[in-house]
Amino acid sequence: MHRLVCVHCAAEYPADQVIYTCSRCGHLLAVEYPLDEVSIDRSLWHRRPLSVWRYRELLPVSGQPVTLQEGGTPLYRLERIGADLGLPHLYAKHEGMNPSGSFKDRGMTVGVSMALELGMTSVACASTGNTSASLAQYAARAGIPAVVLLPAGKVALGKVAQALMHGARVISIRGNFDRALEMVHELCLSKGLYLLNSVNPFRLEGQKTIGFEAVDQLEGVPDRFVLPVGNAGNISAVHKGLNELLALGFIDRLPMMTGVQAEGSAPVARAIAEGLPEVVPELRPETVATAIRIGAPVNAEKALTAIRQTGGTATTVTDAEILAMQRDLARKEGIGVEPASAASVAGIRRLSEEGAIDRDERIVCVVTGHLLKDPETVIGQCEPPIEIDAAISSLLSALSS
Ligand code: AN7
Repeated sequence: MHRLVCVHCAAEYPADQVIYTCSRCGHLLAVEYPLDEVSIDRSLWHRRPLSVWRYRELLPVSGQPVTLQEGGTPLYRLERIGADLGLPHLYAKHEGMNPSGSFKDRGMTVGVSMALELGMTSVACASTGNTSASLAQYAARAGIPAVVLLPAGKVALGKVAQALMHGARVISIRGNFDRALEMVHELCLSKGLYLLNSVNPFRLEGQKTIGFEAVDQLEGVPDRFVLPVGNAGNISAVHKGLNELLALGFIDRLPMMTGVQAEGSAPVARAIAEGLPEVVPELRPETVATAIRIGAPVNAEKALTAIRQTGGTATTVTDAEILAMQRDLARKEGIGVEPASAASVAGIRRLSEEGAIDRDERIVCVVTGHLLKDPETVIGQCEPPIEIDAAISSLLSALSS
């Protein structure tokens, strides 16, 4: 049976205990499977559809999951952007193609399933937007109430619309995400709601399947895995999962884990650049990519380990670089993503311009959320439509001007 293990002091807890941090040292917990005992038939995996649940032997859920058919997202080769950068093996895994339009659904299918297995009757999270949209949707699927805390005025419109329409109690706090997370954590501990931020070890189990799917889609391990970093849960989760494949002998090496942050919100990238043992929180995080507007990433310790142990790196990108790459993905590749998602590919552009990338590398950039999440930022960058009289002559003159 799997159990919960502290990532810092290795204290152990049973997997059916509702606990988010180590009661001995306060650090986060991770799910550990007895990998030397589990027997997994890989050909069985390959007979199942590509999805989170293809990998159920390495997930903590025992019964029927709460599912909306998450995962199985496309892996696109970026031919034109790759050619521009001189990188012939550049790929984007489009997590915006999940049920709520972001990778968070991989975590929520597992997290909300576990909430029910643990007998919890309500769920909660703080969010820069996508987590709240996803939680609202999976709570609705499970038939239980959800409470979400958002930083007032800093969440993209599509995400608020989703959380509201799927019936969550949506509360905007006059403060940033980091404060909202502290508040919801306290609320969950005192009122018994189940916390589904990335401090929840089960949620991250679902997210690790991004790495599993990429390995299956490429029929091998990529050289580099690139992710936008906010709370640093996703990069840690993908690294954890790939480590499990390594321990099982399904892959023979790990990709260089590479994190990308927005310049105004970059504690992980700074810690890597400066060789710090831990991150220094950014007290006033700011970026157009509101999804990753996070100053005190709770999973930073694991992310630093992931990057350092794999010979990876981290970089920052400016808001202008993020928006330029959002346009390039949309116009040169036909891939519509929100700003935070474009950060991963923008980071590769930055690193390749600095000469930090080998042209033969096979690179998977995770693009984490869909274009429609943040319509206001899109409209703000594009020329508005031209309005004309409903006459062919007006149409022809509009098109020729
Ligand atoms: C599109 O929704 O933190 O480094 O509260 O929405 O695992 O935090 C979102 C994060 C990247 C960063 N891309 O992932 C939230 C939230 C998109 C995101 C990230 C987020 P982590």
